[in-house]
Amino acid sequence: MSEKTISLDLTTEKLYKKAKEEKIETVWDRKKIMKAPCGFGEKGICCRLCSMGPCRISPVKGKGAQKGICGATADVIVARNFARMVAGGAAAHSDHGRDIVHTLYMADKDGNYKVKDEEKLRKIANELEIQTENRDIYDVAREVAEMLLNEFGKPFGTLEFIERAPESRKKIWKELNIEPRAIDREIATIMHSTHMGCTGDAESLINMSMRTALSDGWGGSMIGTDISDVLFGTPVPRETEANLGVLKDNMVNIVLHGHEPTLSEMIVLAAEDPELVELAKSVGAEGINLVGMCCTANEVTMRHGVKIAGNFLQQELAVLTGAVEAVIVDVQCIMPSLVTLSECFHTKFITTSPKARIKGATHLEFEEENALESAKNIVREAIENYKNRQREKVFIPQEKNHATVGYSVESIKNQLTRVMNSNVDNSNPIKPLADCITSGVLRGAAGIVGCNNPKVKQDYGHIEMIKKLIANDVIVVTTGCSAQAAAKAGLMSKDARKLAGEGLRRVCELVDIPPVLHMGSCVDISRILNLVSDVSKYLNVDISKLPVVGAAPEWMSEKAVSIGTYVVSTGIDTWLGVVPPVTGSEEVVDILTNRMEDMVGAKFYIEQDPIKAAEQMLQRIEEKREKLGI
Ligand code: NFS
Ligand code: SF4
Repeated sequence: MSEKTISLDLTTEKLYKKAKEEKIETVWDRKKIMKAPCGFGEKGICCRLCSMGPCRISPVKGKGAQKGICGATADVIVARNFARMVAGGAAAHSDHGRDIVHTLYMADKDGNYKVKDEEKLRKIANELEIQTENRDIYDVAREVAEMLLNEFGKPFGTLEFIERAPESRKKIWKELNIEPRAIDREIATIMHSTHMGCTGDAESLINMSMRTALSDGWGGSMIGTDISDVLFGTPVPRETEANLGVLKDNMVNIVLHGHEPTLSEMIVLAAEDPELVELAKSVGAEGINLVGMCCTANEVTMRHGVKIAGNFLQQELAVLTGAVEAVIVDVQCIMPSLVTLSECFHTKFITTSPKARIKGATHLEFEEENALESAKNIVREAIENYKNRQREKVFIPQEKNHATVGYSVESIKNQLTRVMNSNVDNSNPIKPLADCITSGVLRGAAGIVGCNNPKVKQDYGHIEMIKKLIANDVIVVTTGCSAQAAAKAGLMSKDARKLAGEGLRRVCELVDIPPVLHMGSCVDISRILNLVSDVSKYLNVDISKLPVVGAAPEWMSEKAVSIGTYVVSTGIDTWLGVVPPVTGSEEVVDILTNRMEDMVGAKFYIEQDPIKAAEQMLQRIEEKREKLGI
């Protein structure tokens, strides 16, 4: 990759140039120093699970070590490593979900955390067979919270929310014995089974990976999304802007980065506090400009329209503008490099979670019991730092784009029924969407999700793929850093319908939506699962038979591996744009890209060229349509 083309995004290019000029190190420089990735690691054939090793298997068949010291084959080692990635990802998402439920448990009508969407809470309570009539909503909240906390470690049964899946799906999971039991249990089972001297069979390990991944998608993540909606409101469409151009020269710029809305919601409130706004003015700023980064950005833009500063590969660049008073983080996807980078500027890098302390950062622990006060203290730190901004170092690129965001399943259904009310039978809000697909006005739907990765030109994978799909009448739903790429590129603006094929354009005009829908953060991929399940149930066709595809064109995290695995296990073919570390095992590659189809009706495709991948996706969509006779 030439230095000139690290990104599709002009702001990234400009700030990368600034970094070079000022000799400030970024992720792309460290990648260069790293040279080619370790060949063993890249193929997944190194094992350090016990101290007889570490062992590494020769990538050449018949030459050199073909087994680990214990006798583990490349197949076993690769599958164990893959399973552990899934476990890591599921743990991160699900622990986030657990924290949200703890917050629901302590919610109180006089406290900082309240129940904002009572209707959704009641709906969940009914689903869990919890009495709601004539009860205080906070009593219901506590009982729901207790029951959901139990989902993490209950000794018997399977997860409650898998009941939301269509019957045909549940049957497949049951037959394969991959119905997730308790969330922590699935993660622990992988850690146990991948311990030295346990499972020595690749297929069993992938099987376990599917069960654990399902406990993330249909468990921890789904719980995280639903309870975040209960506490902070179910998103509705709203307007926002995206890219580093949202930073303001004359305001206290605060970048909120990380994942859990428990922190960010309070920071949003704190930043609106009149006393703090006054304080900002007293230090010479015009006010407080709160912007988001990574999934935290998605959470607060979906619910408040807070502007999106950027996605994963722009976290360092935000600091490089020299205009950021504080980067406030909680957990996940936070580069430790922000410590040294912040030292080059006046920026305060503030960690808030005991789960993600970073040496050299300012640690101001966020106390949920005293949430708003705690958030105000953190914001105050940022305001007081405004006077230290070194004007001569400031460079804010002006690029930004308009985006309409906030497409929860509820708001999609509302929008459909509201707009189509007059000309269709609206007894089922899914009907208009299903009709568009069966009639062929929309050829299908694609979920494009996941990260940035410096192995890929930033956003190129997302944008090229999305453009190709919408031009061919495939509606795109997105989350995570992919959603932010789309927002920055203007694809979430209603104007972007001009890039869509004729059918999709008509739908966008009629329903008044952009061709690419922002469905939230990565845990909100659970929204996509719910939406696809609704369509499957309505059409009485299993998910695997629907013209629906998924992709993570620039994935990098373990969370993405878990997501990919649960999406495939849910019956949706998934394209990966970055090769996962499994190529050292023919068997594991065969399971993931071939045999999984016989098991769960879908499989992984690995294709680094996003346009080729999109072509394959379109082809697959047409094949499915043909089989369905639509
Ligand atoms: Ni998802 Fe969120 Fe982005 Fe990737 Fe990281 S922010 S949870 S993991 S990098 S999409
Ligand atoms: Fe080597 Fe086996 Fe130990 Fe892994 S578990 S380090 S392959 S001896």
